[in-house]
Amino acid sequence: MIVRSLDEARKSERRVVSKGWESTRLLLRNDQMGFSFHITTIYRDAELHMHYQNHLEAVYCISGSGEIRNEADGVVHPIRPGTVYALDKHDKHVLRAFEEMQMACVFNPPLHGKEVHNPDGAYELSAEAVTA
Ligand code: 9YT
Repeated sequence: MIVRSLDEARKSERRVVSKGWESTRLLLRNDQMGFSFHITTIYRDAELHMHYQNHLEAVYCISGSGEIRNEADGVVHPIRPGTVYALDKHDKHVLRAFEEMQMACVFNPPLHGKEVHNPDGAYELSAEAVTA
């Protein structure tokens, strides 16, 4: 069994900070669960262009508000607490935060730990692993 606390993980290298967001990655590839699980903060006024070509991602909004635009059809969906979106087609999208948002995110295949977006808004399949 694996038991971890968000407070402790935030003090470790599990916390990754990038432009417009930070994410604490509670479960990673090394945990051999078949997915990774993260608590992500999207900062107020962030506009993130993402395209996870190598991963499937599901995101649940815990708090805050924003919107997601599906680049395939231009449809904009509001994001509020209780909303989940799943990028089941590796959907290219833009995420905007009107206020700070707390999100719970799952990635398949699982992240190694240190991933940040490449210029295409994707994570590479190989990255430095977090071991602690
Ligand atoms: C919602 C989203 O994809 N934000 C970017 C960070 C990502 N959730 C991560 O690496 O944890």
